[in-house]
Amino acid sequence: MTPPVALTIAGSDSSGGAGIQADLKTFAALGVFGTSAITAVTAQNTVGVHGIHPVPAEFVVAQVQAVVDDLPVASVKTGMLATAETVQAVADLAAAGRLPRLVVDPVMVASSGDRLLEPQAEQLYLTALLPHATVFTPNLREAELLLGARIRTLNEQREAARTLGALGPATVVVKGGHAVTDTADETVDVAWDGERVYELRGPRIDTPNNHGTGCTFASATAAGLATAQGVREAIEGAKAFVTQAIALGAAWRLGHGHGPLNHLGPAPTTAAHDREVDAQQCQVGPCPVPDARL
Ligand code: PXL
Repeated sequence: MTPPVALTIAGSDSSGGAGIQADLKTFAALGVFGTSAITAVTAQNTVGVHGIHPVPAEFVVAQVQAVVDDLPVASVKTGMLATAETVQAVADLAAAGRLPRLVVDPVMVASSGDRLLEPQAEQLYLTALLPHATVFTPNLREAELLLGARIRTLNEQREAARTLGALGPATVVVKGGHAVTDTADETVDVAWDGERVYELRGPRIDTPNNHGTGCTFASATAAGLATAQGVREAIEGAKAFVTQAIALGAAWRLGHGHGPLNHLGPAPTTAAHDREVDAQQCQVGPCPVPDARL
């Protein structure tokens, strides 16, 4: 059967864990054919971002148009948009009806703390892009930046979802990966659909490997929407997928900072293969385990 098609408009993460690379793996894992428009090329690894090379906004638009003029795109996800010009250009495409079932992940800061969006573009998310979103997926830090207020409790997280919801998106999910005070051993994402608040709860998994979690949640939501699921079903499926991908990659030792998730499930590796990967790591930095050097 021909697969449904989704489009990601996002940045490239050279370390393979976040951005376009996470989105395409997520689409593939969920049976959706992935297409992409690249907004910026980043030089980064699991520790930090070394450089950002934005793609000119008009060439982001050219990529989107090439895809949507030809392929039956059923849903779209935006991630790192990098510049105010690109945020505005993507909003214009959405206003022209070219970006169906739009999931907007307002990527501003990487898990390493590096900025991924020009500060002057932050408020444009609210005024230009948010009104066109089917689902808007800020994490707690991004919701705080957008609202100019601290979010410390689950109740404040619910209030933030409602306030952002009043700005136009059909559904807002304020993700709780960074715990508020009363949800320490769970991750609680709070959704507001214009009428009611509901929560998506998952276990908090003890691992440093959380690079690309937000991208994966948003692209899994877009994959759900591409397969004709309703919004609630899509975001509940995305929460389950991201929790599984974190669990399956929790023991991976890739890189020296925040490692990636396992989007594609168990691979046919052996203990000998694991030792070899650890030994390769020792050649490019500190050894992940003391006896790894072969
Ligand atoms: O997870 C946010 C994100 C999105 N897009 C790109 C990234 C990151 C985080 O590092 O690199 C390209």
